[in-house]
Amino acid sequence: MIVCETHRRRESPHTKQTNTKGDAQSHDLPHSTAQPMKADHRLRLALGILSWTLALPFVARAQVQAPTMPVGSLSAFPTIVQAGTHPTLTWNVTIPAAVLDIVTITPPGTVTAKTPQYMDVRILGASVKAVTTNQWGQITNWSWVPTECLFSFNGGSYTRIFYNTHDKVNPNIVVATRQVTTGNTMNFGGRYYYNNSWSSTRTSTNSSNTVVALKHGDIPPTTTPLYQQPTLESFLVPYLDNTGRLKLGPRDVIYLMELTHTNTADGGFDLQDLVILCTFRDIPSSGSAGEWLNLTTIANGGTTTTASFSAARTVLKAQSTKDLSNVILQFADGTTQKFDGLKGKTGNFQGTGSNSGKVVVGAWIKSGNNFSQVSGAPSGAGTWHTNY
Ligand SMILES: [Ca+2]
Repeated sequence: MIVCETHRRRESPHTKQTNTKGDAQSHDLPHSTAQPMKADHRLRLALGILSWTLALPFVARAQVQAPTMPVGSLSAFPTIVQAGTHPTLTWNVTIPAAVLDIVTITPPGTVTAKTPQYMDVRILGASVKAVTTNQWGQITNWSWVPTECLFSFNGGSYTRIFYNTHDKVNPNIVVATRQVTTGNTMNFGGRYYYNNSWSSTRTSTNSSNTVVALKHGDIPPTTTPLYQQPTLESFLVPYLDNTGRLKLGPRDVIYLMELTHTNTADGGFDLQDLVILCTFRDIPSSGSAGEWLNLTTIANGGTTTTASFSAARTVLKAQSTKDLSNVILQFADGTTQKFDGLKGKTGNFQGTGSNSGKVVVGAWIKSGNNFSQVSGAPSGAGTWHTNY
């Protein structure tokens, strides 16, 4: 958070930094913008019911694609037995890996892969604000400040994977995906842009206190417990339990960044100016159904279109009951690319040129008389299919 007094605004880009409770109260986001954890699933054996085949439910949390609880099947034979006899039970249950089985976290925030896998990156919050106060310290105006998330893969340079204000954050969208192999390292950084200048860049390799990578059960290292901070943002609330520990999926790593303060004893040092969730998932075996994500089939305007996306999230597989007219890919960085003059009812599409390798967060598939069912679509767009 930045607090700047109106009469000082021209003097310094960073001005005075303080905390006020009124600030936190006036900017809380609705709780619905973050996804609460489902920590209370239980394996339930339903014996004595009509069906003896039981598929243990896949967890339904938006941010996590990999199983966060045991999954598998249980069957019994015979399905009807006489009193005094017993069926034979057969089960095949997979226990999910814990995050430290698949990555190493080297403080403050370098993650190293221990196995080949995919990593999905989501932005949960980018809550740097500019707050204007009057001479009595009362808030007279405030606004979100654009914040940038930087990513360094395997020792490479830091490149942008997100740049926007908090109100534009969609925590479901994957802003970056990488296929990693054993030994690859991941680091993240952040900074904000205010009064025509950038704040200093803080990264998980050059800042001992301001960028940290944490896992389920860890306690965020703030002097005042984060869950008791007056400035605690609502988007983080579902990720903290009532003892101040992080509630994450078993294959999640969360990055908490402090971008506005450096003194850990300052109340404004709350490690939530930029919050990133990394989720690891297995690489699907070649030819398996898991190679294509987020399959959707939508009937719209007399045409039914089907979409799914490659495991790397870069390729759309499109299909329609009529010939394809155009396909528009929506990339994670907000840009789009349109493919015109199509032939046939099927096709695979991915970014080309400057869009090569970009993560696709969704696509419009135009075919027959279909139309976009979401607002803000480019002209001529067909049915929208999401990839998250
Ligand atoms: Ca802060």
